[in-house]
Amino acid sequence: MNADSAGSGYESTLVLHIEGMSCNHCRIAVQRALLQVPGVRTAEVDLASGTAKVTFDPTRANRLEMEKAVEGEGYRVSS
Ligand SMILES: [Cu+2]
Repeated sequence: MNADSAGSGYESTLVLHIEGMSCNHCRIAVQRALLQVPGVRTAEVDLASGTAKVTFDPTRANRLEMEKAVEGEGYRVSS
């Protein structure tokens, strides 16, 4: 492993299926919640399909933390 800690390096992607989003406000609330999880880099939330595509550093973030953030906003994550 090299010592370059510029912030890139490790990156994973996952898709969460989110229940309860009904409008653009919901979409933005979910996106904001995901982006506040440490280690999450990008979150693309799609209202029509009810999904959120997240890229993150797997050494800093995990799915459970993302689910908790989404649920903290009042939405549910289904697997
Ligand atoms: Cu809404």
